[in-house]
Amino acid sequence: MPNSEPAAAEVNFDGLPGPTHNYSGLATGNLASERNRASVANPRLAALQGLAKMKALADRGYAQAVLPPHERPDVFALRALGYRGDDASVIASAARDNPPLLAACSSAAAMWTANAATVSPSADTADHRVHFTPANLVSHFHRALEAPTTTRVLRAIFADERRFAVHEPLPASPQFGDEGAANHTRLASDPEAPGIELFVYGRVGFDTAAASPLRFPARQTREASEAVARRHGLDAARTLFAQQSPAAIDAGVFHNDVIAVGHDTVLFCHQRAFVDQETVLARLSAAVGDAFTPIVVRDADVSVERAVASYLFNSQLLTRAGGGMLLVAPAECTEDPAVGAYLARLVGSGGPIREVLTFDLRQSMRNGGGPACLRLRVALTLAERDAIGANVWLNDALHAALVAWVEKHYRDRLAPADLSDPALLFEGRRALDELSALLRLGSIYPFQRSG
Ligand code: SUG
Repeated sequence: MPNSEPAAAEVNFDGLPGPTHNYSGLATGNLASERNRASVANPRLAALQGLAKMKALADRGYAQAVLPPHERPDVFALRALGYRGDDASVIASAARDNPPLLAACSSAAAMWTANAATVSPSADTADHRVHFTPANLVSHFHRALEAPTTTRVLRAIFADERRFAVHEPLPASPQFGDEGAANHTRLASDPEAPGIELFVYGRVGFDTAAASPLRFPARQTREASEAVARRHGLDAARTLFAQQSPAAIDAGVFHNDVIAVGHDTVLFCHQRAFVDQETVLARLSAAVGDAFTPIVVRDADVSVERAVASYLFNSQLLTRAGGGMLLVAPAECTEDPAVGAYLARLVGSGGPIREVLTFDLRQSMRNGGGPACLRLRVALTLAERDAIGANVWLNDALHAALVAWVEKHYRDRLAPADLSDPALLFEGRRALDELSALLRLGSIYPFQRSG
């Protein structure tokens, strides 16, 4: 590593969309997923769009890594639900009895790694290890299936227990609904110093009378966020909890990262993101200090509805080598006249955000996954980076190998009806066997461990 690199920096671990990427409309409260139900997906293009974002950011000098897709369809889940026979028979029976169940077991939703885990860097934790709590994702069955494989993948990559602690997911119960880093933001002016961790929850798990949305589910509970903070050994004085606005959830803000993104000392959010927003911002200001810079977007600039449709806040904020910050946004943002005009004003305002870079991530966007959903931020010291033995760093060689791997194994067309084809399972297993070897992850998949 060059000497000029800081001793600690954020690494983005992007999820690679898997071979069964499709539109089954599985996610309630996620307007894009509901709207695109039953349309035809292109899994190959989804993976290539994700890889293009990773490559462009790696080329700009950002530390970029990759997390692998999960095995789908999850025939092990179907067997646990009573289906019997060989794999092809299990799939055929589920397709006949209950197509939505087969669709849930076939989802490629693990690509949205902002929901893989909540991560606290070693600068923030009592034992000075990096702590990970894989999200239980109990709000949706298709997502809850991810937790065991995510735990194994994180343990394979962050294997050095002197430096990393990968916890078990929280208890799989509605009172502890946990959706990971999508509802967690860390603010810190110095990447090596302790930061402020902001946990955003949608409802109180043990108080059903507390304010909650009327139309859509609030996925994250306060109790889950508090348990993650306790496990990670965070300092209470530097840990904040805030409630997401129930009205925003009802407008399609199913995770906080659909309405806010924070980085360094900047919090970029809509005026309708949090309950009692002025108090939340005042507490953040007191905790972060004078450098805290909220950039609050008003209704008059961009309505919540437009923010949800364009995914303006599902952007990545990255520090630029030349000063200021880069906003990595979905292409939909510059196509919406109001959002595009707002971004032009923002960049010209003399504030910290100096540049906007957009990506075509439409395959993922149609399921409600923008640039920020596709990545898990892990702030690591150089020694922690060096402790990773897996081949997950997205350099030119790995990028080329992954593009070739996608082109060899992925279909370019997948409709929900195609999920009944057992060949999809065998194609996927061949692909993932190659991938886990390429990434040096060992046997992380159930089919590799059941033999
Ligand atoms: O959980 N979509 C995901 C999108 C997750 C986005 N992540 C963040 N905001 N961090 C979800 O709603 C749709 C899958 C389908 O319908 O097949 C889905 O699960």
